[in-house]
Amino acid sequence: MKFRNFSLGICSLYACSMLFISGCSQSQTPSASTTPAPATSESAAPVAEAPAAPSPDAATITGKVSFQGAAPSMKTVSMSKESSCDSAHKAKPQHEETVVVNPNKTLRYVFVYVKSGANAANAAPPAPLTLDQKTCWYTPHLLGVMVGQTINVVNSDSGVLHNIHFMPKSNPPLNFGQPGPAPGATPPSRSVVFHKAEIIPVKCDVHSWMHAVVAVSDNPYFGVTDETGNFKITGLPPGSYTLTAWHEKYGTQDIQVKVGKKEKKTVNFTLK
Ligand SMILES: [Cu+2]
Repeated sequence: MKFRNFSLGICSLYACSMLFISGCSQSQTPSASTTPAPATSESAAPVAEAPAAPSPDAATITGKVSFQGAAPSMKTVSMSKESSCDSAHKAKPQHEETVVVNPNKTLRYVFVYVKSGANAANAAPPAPLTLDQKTCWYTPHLLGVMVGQTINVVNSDSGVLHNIHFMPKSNPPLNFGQPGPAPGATPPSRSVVFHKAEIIPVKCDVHSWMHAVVAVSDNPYFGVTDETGNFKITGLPPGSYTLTAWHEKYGTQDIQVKVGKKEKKTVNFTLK
């Protein structure tokens, strides 16, 4: 399957999510939860119950995602409707991050994950991650998380109301307003958990320029490419896997990988 762009991809996300889900346990409850969370979601956490020690034989996969073609120029984002954010970006205008081609012709914000072959039951519980709303921008643009892993949604913008709107296909929709902190106060944080693996577009209903992606995996073996196009997946038990790179505009690429005990393997992708 190949998504040519995200708008096409959204209608194909269900199919994509089904690929993700194929490895999920049937016992997983299809609910997203927030904190304070309803009791049903508290009891539904399917993964983070039985932490397994990382295997001493675990392998590591590192690599990069190269980009082939002409890099599109990303629009400068106008935040004139929100004066504090607008002035925060005056010195260094914010560009859209749908496509970020790095100086070394690699792609940033590619989600690289084990699509098949992983045993999710052996997964260790990952620590919480943060999706921050800061100067009217999501940081990070693409957040990779595991099923059952807590995402702390933070509003760091003093005096600014954000409305974070997750748009999943397999998980229940989730959408809430989050006022910013008083000047000098601790930014508010609300925890969110997704129980089905899928790629979830995120937007702010107040600021139309705010977009992010939360990629939910049913195993802990994933990474997101950085400003040099590199990713790293650690703790992988020896075995054979389908490794997939997903980008919101340039689609997916699958590579079959076999890793042995303690092997350090390099796997490189090219998207175009
Ligand atoms: Cu907002």
